[in-house]
Amino acid sequence: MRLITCGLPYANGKAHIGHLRTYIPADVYVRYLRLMGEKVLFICGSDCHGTPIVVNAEKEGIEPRKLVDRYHEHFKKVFAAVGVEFDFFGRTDSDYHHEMTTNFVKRLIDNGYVYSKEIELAYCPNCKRFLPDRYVEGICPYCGAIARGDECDQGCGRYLEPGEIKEPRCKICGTKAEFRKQKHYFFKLTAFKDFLLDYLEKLKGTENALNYAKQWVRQELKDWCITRNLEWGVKFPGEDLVVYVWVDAPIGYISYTREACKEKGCDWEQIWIKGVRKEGEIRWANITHFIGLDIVYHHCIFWPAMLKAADFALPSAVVASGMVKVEGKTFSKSRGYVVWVEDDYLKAGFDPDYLRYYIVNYTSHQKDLNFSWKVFMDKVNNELIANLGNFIYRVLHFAWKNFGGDVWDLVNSDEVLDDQVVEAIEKARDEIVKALEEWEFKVASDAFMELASFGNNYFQSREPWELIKKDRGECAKVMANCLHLVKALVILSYPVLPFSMSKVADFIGLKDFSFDDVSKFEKVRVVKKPKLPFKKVEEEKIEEMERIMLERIRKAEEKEKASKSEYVTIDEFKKLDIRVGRIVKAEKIKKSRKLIRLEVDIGGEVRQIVAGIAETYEPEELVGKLVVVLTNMKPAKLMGVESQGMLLAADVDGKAVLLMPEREVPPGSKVR
Ligand code: B3M
Ligand code: ZN
Repeated sequence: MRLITCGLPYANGKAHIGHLRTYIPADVYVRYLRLMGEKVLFICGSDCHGTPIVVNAEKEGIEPRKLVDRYHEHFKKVFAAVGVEFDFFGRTDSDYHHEMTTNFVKRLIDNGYVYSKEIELAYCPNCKRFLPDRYVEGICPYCGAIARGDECDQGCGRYLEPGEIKEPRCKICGTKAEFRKQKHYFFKLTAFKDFLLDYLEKLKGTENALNYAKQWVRQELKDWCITRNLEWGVKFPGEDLVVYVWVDAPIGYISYTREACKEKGCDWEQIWIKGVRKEGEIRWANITHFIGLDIVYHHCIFWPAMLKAADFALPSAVVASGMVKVEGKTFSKSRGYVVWVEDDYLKAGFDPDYLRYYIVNYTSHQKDLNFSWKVFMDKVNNELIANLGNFIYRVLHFAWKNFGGDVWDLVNSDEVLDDQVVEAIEKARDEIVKALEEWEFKVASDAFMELASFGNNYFQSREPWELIKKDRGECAKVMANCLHLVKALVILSYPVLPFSMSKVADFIGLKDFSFDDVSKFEKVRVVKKPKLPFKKVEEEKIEEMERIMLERIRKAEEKEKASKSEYVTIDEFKKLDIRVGRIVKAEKIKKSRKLIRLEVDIGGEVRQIVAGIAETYEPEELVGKLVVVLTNMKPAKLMGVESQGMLLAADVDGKAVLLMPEREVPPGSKVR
């Protein structure tokens, strides 16, 4: 039994396209493996602990468990809706997980890899508590970016140890934090440097993950603080502390496997402890972790060291998906560059297969994926529909209409298949198998799309619509080949497009298929009146989606401005003393092209004001005019003449046009 896992989503917010970027390819992979006859267990679950959960619960004023309940159900629902079918989807706040974690930590302690030490930690004197991880914000000691307590999330991406962050502030009340001493527990990560170098050399997976990890291990490892001051989490044995969320979360892979095995009758110890083979210091397990690029450190450094320290077998591959962009900009929930799976995508009624295809086919699994609604429409309409959908429907429809779905009484069984059809199918299948070995899901999905193009060309060049008039038998032969191609396409594309291809399989009565059936000769018949496998994506709908996105980005910008106080408050505005004044005297300032010296009556007081308006006004025409004056402008000398205020004017191509009251008002009237 082979185990495939996906990074555990924090149960603290809704599912977005960033999540699916990892989960959909993993699901596609699992479906392919199963079609190829492998026995696979596919697990995931909610990550329920740590400050990501506690901080969000606190913001909402609810218990962490309540928050977790809500998002756990949400994720289950979304995964089902997009066809990501885990065998087990667990929770780390469950008893079975707490038990597994406690035992694991005890093993680390018993094996001598845990020690205690007094450290200085950020403490908020106002909230009167220690500030673990996301409770604290400050400056990254490595790159100087603004960072949160456990991670330089906006800068260099480094993992930060408690106490490392500079200039810490409490994230809840904003108070400057103090440092206070407290005893915490550490895992001897440094003892595993050589082991990790060896392990990472042999570990399989995507280059992006492996390269980062090797570089980090070569540079420097630090022992790892594994306890936190929180109530919510798995208790550290014998202390009033919980284990750090990044200790208990990956143990979820094990506790979920055990639960899944209870249901499916497999042996979790075989998977996680006995493993499949030993090579020097490494006992290998047949386990592949699918993760996002941002959690490589945890999966390629902390996790293998923990497993080794507790005598478990080690995962054989780590597959990291590249990051996500939305409409060309870095994915960001707070800035509005996000696609929410349920609210944006599913509720708008889009087919889940379209998103699956987009995510898998847009680019290599390791590269950055850009989600754009326009590109989405193009890929669906011009690729899925115009190529794959077109071929399938043309063939099924033609066979149904002209042969009642059955061409076989006119065809001499298995000699009917054209060599080039057989070859094209085998080529596609082989390419897919090879691409999967390298987790190149784009290459795999391109292969079945190429086969669909081949099918379209074949159909087009044989002209069955002409043949049917002249030679029904020849036409039946062509259609036999086309139906054989449809069957191959259904099987080869099913892992990416399970919803639509199940429907097509139904039209041709195909059940329980596998990769062996791809090129096997069968008398394929259309057994039901076929329908279009895909529905076109309408331009208006896409424009609506873009509007929704733009609106969200605009709101986010507004919020950002408000928080950065780029807005002027009414109090700030009130500080400006703006009044109506009457110009009583005006004269040009010598040697200046622009400046005029004015005397302005601002209601019982005459001010000398220098204004840059000589290009637009002659001094004579100004006398007697009502103008608008900022009277509490800091006095300044212009060409040696002091100006005790400022006239307000519209800037028209660099020239000043004075603002004037719309009707006669007494000088000195306040502007508000
Ligand atoms: N809960 C999610 C993240 O950091 C985190 C993954 C845990 S995997 C063991 O993206
Ligand atoms: Zn940094």
